[in-house]
Amino acid sequence: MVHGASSLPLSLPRGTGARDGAGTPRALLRQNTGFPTETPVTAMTLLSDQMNLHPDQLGAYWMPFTANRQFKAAPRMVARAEGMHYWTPEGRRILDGFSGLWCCNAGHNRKPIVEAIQKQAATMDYAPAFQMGQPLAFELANRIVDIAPEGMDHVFFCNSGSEAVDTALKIALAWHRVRGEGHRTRLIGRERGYHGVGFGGISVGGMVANRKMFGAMLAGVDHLPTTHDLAHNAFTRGDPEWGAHLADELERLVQLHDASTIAAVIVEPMAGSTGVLFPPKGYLQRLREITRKHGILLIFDEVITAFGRMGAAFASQVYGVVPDMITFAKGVTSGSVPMGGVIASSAIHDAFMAGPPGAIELFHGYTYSAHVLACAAGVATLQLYKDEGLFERAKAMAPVLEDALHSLKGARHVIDIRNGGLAGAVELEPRPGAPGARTFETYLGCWEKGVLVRQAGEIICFAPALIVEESQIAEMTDTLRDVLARVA
Ligand code: PXG
Repeated sequence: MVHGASSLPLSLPRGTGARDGAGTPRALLRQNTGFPTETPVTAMTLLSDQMNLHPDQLGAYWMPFTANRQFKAAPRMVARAEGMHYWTPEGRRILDGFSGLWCCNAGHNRKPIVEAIQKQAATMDYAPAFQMGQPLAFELANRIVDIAPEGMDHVFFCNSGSEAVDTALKIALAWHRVRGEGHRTRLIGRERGYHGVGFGGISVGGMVANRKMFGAMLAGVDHLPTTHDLAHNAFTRGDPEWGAHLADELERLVQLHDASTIAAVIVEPMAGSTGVLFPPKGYLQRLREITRKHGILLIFDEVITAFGRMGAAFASQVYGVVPDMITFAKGVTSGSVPMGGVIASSAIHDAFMAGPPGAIELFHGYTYSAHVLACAAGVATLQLYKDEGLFERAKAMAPVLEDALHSLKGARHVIDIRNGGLAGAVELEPRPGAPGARTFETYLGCWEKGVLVRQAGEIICFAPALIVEESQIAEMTDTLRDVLARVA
């Protein structure tokens, strides 16, 4: 057992006595943090009562996708969130330029979502999802179908984007099999694609660091080339003109493997994690034509793009391309409770509904599929998006973000700027011999100046919540400009 995890009293600073009296951690937090005084501090754990954790208390948590030793030497903590902001435990306000991690699309701690979760938690904590149901799951599925592209009429729930991707890949394989084409087993992804961290997702994904440590992964996977090419597309506003022909590489893979072996192609309409890469004009349309021609399913991984990021409910609608399945997660609950899912066309769903009525049609699902707290959060979130017209707002604010980002052209180190919807990226020239170092320092500089951005390799990414104000967009890009002027 490690320090700080061995027993709760160890977690309290010495001599604190009663936890809520004057001079206690909670009281200090109220005085010193700058939290609005009318908002009660709701920290639930003993550790979160403290403004600073002792280094001994940081070891137990093995942090995901994090330089653990670097972080633990100089932690960046947040303790509270509201609207467009986080607050550190010391009370410093941070403007969130990335919706958490592409997920809090409605902004943080929105009251209708918080209240829906609270109410549901007090009513029913959990309901089995296998051979049983609860009304909120059906309600949420109906609401998702209502805003989904035409013909995408069925929703399978899981708990994350990674699970959504595995679910979609499994449905693709099973669908071909129930139709008597079980020989279609090959899956096609794309270089620089990100589809989460399950074995299915890393197999079709195209990020070397996420793949190379983990063995052979799934067999029978191939990849399309990335569409990212600065020689042709640097400083494009919106979707690049160059690159639609890269979809024709799918024809080459069909020639190589034969269409009869290929089950599905999975791509992100806009690739987020690898640095916010927008599809060349006509590229997604071409992928749709080729997949249809060869009887190959097309899966859009919309974990990032769904629920307003591109200025519509789904990127599929923005691009006018309807795939066979859409994966989603993140924005469905505005990041408040983990949830993911797959939206399937009726053609996919109905093929499974053919056996004896008493038989389970798909041997797949999770203990927490359609978790009732996530469903409550999801229903409230979709209602909030609608009530506040947030998808339309994203569309209206997109040109503001575009102009602000492109005003950074000519700033030090900047080699590309790209944008679309409420997403954008600024790519930096790597520091010779130190890949990622300049960009990480830029990320840290922004954090120190009170703006949270995201670093992906040499790329600084922006994805503010759909409630973002013009002045906040200016604050994000002005901060980046200042930091770039100082970073070596
Ligand atoms: N597909 C896509 C397209 C994603 O972007 C996943 C699947 C996996 O989702 P889960 O919920 O399993 O993490 C993602 C996740 C970033 C960043 O900085 C992006 C993601 C997650 C964390 C950080 O761009 N995308």
